[in-house]
Amino acid sequence: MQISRKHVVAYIGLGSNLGDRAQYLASAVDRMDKADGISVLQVSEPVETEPLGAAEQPRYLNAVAEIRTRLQPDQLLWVLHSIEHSLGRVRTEPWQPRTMDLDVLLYGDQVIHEESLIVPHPQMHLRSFVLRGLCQLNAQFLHPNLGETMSTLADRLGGGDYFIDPDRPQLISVAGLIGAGKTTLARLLSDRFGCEMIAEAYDTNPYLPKVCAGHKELALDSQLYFLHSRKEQLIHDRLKSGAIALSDYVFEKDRIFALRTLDEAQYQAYKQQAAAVRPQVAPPVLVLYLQASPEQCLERIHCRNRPYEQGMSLHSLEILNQDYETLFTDWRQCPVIRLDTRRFNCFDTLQLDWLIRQIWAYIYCPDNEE
Ligand code: A4P
Ligand code: MG
Repeated sequence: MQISRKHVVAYIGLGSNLGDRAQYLASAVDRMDKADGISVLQVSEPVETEPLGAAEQPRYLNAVAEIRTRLQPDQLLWVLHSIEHSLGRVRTEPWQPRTMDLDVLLYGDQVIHEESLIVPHPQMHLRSFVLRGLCQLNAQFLHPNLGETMSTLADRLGGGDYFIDPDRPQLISVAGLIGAGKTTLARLLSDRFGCEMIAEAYDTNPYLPKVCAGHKELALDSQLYFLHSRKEQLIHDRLKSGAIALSDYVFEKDRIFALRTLDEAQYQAYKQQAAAVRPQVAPPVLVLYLQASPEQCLERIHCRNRPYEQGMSLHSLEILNQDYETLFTDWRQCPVIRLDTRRFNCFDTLQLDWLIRQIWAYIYCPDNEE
């Protein structure tokens, strides 16, 4: 084996879900360190994780190792495979239970796209168990394709683990306060992706004018109208699996508004219907959360002059803003890319290109198939 003199720092993902998992992890680290051309610099704390993408499997123990290596990427992969083999790994179908799996997550800042090796690992940015490990070792390391730090990529997942599923509708939802610029961004993106744009029907609700005029007894009818029209737009059967679609809202905003506009009895009635509707709605594969200050949104609301928004006060926007923050702090449906509208301008072509590059990493596209 021809070994180069130049050292590269690489990161290896370790996973085991058969047998004495901790012992397999320790042995794999030891064997990597003893291999010619590799020294192990540090290893993250092992974490126990639910099997991702395959039900009915034992839980995994995962960790990340930082190594220094003089091996070329293909040589490194060969050594990792021989260590897996020496630890009893039997390769059958992909994603089957294993005593030891060793993935090349990162190899310096190199981008490799070969049949037997893709680096950075194509799903690493979707896995908190990988990113948390990487954050322990080198949180500021930049992902070579995305240009973002491990710490930023980890924040997008909120602790969740995800995978790209071609069988789901590739629904990307833009979320944020009224006036944050959701529809504008969603339209720009749907033009660029050449995909369907699902725009919220904000001006067809027959109850809304009366509710705004003070008829609180119609608030439930109004909210249920929104609930069902949102369901019709986002229902599973209407969206095609594998196809990209852009919506200018997240379905959960319905509950946020219900909570703030209905009285207790109305809200209980609403909750029952919402619970029946929820399973019919396709969850997004990615959320783009536009963060804008309530003051900024109030200014835009006054400028665009949609009649039913004019009653919004700064205080009500502050409360809604808090509701959105809470929603996305606890969010576990999909990754969330936060866009601070003080810095992010969707009319700037370079910034929009940056966002589109980020989005491609989180959704299914036939070219990305390994
Ligand atoms: N290959 C391509 N790129 C790489 C890379 N960067 N590192 C090729 C390693 N191998 C790479 O891998 C299949 C082929 O991918 C190899 O022949 C190699 O040439 P494999 O190890 O034989 O099969 P696999 O591990 O089942 O597939 P893959 O695609 O590596 O899947 P992952 O990413 O390893 O995911 N849930 C939890 N909680 N924890 C886990 O660690 N892992 C998986 C498998 C599924 N669910 C999990 C976990
Ligand atoms: Mg693997």
